[in-house]
Amino acid sequence: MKRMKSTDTPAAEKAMLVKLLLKGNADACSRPLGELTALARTAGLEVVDALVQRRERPDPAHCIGRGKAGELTEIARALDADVVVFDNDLTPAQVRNLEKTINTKVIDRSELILDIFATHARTEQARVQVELAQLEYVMPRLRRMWTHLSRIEGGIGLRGPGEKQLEVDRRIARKRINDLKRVLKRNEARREREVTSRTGEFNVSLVGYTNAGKSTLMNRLTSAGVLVEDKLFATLDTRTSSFKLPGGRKVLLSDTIGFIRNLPHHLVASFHATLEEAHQADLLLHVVDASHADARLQVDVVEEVLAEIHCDDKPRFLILNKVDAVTERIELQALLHEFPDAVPASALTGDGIEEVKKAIERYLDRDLVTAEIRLPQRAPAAGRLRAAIRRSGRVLEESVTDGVISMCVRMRKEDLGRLAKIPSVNLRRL
Ligand SMILES: Nc1nc2c(ncn2[C@@H]2O[C@H](COP(=O)(O)OP(=O)(O)OP(=O)(O)O)[C@@H](O)[C@H]2O)c(=O)[nH]1
Ligand SMILES: [Mg+2]
Repeated sequence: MKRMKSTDTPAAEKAMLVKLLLKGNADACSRPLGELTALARTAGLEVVDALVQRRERPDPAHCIGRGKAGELTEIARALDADVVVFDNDLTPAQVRNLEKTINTKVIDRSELILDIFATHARTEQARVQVELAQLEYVMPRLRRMWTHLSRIEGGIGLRGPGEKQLEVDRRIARKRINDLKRVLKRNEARREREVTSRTGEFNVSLVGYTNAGKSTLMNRLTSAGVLVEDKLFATLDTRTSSFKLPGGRKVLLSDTIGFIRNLPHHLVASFHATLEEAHQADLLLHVVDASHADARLQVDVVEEVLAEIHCDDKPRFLILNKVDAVTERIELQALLHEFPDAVPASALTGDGIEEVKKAIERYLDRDLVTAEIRLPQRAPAAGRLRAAIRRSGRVLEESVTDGVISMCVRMRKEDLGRLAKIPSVNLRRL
């Protein structure tokens, strides 16, 4: 039974954290369990102890070594832990074996993140995305659904929109997965229409590691009033709001879901529509928590995720946020040295925000020009040219009349100059 406080609200589940560090693959994090601790706390767990083991490779049966599993059992029992959370991804068999050995619920980092997503999902779209990810995650694990651990009911790893579905059999789960995919597809089509309706505007997307301060910056720049929390994954939906640059031009700014190291793959897949926002942006503002000991590592992770979602060719610059909280000036200097275009700022105090706006303005004022490009459909390599134009510029309008493709684009002068040299291309500056 769960412990209850006198107020009848369930007491926080007690969690033990475990991490297997692979030898030769030294974890670059300053604190190997720092992020898992933050994730566990975000999920409402009370962290009672942590265990780290170094090994050549994971044990196929228990991830950690057999001896360590025994030690873990003792500690978990002594501390009355309700759940053991592994930083490493576990196979369904490893979870089964560990639960049998420790006689306590065992979850891995992916499951923990899924749980956080589940409790933070607010809109229908986010709920559907999370439920889908949860179902896809539990499908191969349905067999183990705590049948041998009758004292474990609900709680971490089982909450949220997917909860209802977790006890049903695979057939029903599969049907539910298909239904959810259909809903997502429908919503995606709608979202695409919405995003398309914004072409012609200048779209800027905030991206960055979770908890970097994206939503705070969004609120600072616009009057969107989005939720800000000292929690990981406070934002699971995209919100778009506009603001004006000092020169008077309007910018559409979108807040997006934060990234994290080893984002579970099914989450990347089901949050595709949300990440699509970044895809459609003309410019990305990569928000970094410059006061975080692992700021540099987090920049790398965000760059990796951007590559994974095919956004690595997007123009972007760094906002070194939370400068008010930076204690090691030298770290900030190092980041500025490495990223000379980065803008130091504090979304919290407002410091440097004018600089952020000016940086966006400078980007807009680069040598972008608007032109109409006409290209006969039957011209040599017309298809390839059309694709190249789409890549190098922003297509504001496109139509085909009487076999002639007409594209209204904004692109750099030099790219336009290159196109002007192609005989079949007809150009007119607007
Ligand atoms: N000291 C300081 N704290 C900040 C600053 N910007 C944001 N924060 C705090 O950092 C925490 C996370 O801020 P959010 O704006 O929710 O971060 P986010 O990047 O949107 O996070 P997710 O949506 O969870 O990915 C909150 O507690 C903010 O108050 C800043 O410039 N300085
Ligand atoms: Mg946010």
